[in-house]
Amino acid sequence: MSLPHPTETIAAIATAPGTGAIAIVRLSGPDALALADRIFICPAPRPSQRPPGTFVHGQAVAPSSGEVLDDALLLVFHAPHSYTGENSIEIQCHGGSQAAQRILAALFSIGARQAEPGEFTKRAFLNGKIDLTQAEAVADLIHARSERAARLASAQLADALGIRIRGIYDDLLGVTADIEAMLDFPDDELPQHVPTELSGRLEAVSRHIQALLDTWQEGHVLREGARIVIAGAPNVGKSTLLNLLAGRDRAITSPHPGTTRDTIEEAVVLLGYPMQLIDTAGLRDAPGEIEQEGIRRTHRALSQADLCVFLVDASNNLSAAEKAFLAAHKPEKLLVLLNKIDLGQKIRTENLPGLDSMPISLKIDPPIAKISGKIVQKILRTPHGSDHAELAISARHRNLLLSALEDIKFALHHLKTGSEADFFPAANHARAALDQIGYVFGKNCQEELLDAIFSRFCVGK
Ligand SMILES: Nc1nc2c(ncn2[C@@H]2O[C@H](COP(=O)(O)OP(=O)(O)OP(=O)(O)O)[C@@H](O)[C@H]2O)c(=O)[nH]1
Ligand SMILES: [Mg+2]
Repeated sequence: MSLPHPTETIAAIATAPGTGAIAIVRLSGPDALALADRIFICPAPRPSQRPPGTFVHGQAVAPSSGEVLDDALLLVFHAPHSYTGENSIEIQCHGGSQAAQRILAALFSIGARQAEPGEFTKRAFLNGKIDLTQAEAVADLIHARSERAARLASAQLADALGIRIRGIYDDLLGVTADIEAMLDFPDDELPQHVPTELSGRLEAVSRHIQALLDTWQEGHVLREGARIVIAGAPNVGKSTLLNLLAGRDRAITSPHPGTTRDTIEEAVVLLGYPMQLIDTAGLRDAPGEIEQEGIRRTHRALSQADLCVFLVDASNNLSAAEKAFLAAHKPEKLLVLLNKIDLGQKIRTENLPGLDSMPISLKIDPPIAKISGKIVQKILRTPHGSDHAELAISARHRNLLLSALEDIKFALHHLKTGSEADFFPAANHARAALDQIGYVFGKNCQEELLDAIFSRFCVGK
């Protein structure tokens, strides 16, 4: 790792602001133990002389005046056996904003500096305690919006993704080294089978990369959530569906067409996947100005949606406008619900070839579990939705893997062309792919990249 090792001692409040039972002040760096001695009074031995992994009860005091700031517990960690890999101290004091703030100010007054967002975790990475995929998992876990998202983050924190990526890196490193070794062979002495064998190994690497890329959609939905727009003509049951999926009476429903005139958003978790549901104004040639604006908003929401759930009143025939809507949207982004079949069914699944559709009644026995399952399936673009999200890459990983795959493609092309002159560009492309894979787990990363990643964190983590 070419990045400099931290020399400053950093401090921050690690607990969320607001009223609570306990607040935690964290301190990490070369002077952590010495600074603790100056602001913490406890029965001998002093904090710096205490064994690692222990805690002691005492008082946090202002170093200048000796004023007692709070009764507190102090935990001692010695490098490298701490979160950051450095000497670290945690002080558990009373909650609320004052006690922790005063202890923090005391630490600043004797040389500690305010930690930046994610700086403790960044140090853990710089000290080799975790790789970059694990550091990212810490942020994912903190931001997880569903249990499934948290499980994915935990698995990544336990190195599930890191192990796979490093495996790919090692395989690619081996092939790259062997391609580079070919450069030293005179053309006529190189055994014929060597480039073929190397191509085979590169193809295997690209299959492994592709398998990881296939997990992106799931990772994207779990991390960012999906946007589901509920659209359709007025009065088809859009708001009724929103309320059923949300499990509460979020939107007004009524028999009068044009009830919903603005977009209404609701965050829900469907089968473990966080989603933003957006109920919209019914699409029609609207009479009023307000409704027209509502319909403009419907179109805007549709343009940003991952999926459109399009409701129709199946007890009537499709209108020309509905037909036009269905023709204008991509089938993979459409789920058509044939609603109100309790009133009769004139539109059937067979009438909508090439589209995913489902006959339902939201009034009598609405099949909410089935609708949720279908939405998740469409969003994940898998036939059944996967049961275990043990591993799913993020957008950052995806961009790097795509670019690695591109370089491997070029390397393969040059290898297969087969003349000695082509081995050099083949080696270069393989090296470039190797760099991209390395960036995924943080090998040779630039400072700016790390800053971008760790700025997503909270202060104190
Ligand atoms: N019979 C029957 N009525 C339904 C069904 N689903 C919804 N409704 C009724 O249809 C009416 C319209 O429902 P809403 O959910 O307000 O429809 P909407 O699409 O949001 O309507 P707008 O906001 O006006 O665009 C309400 O009276 C619902 O109770 C169904 O499956 N069968
Ligand atoms: Mg409505």
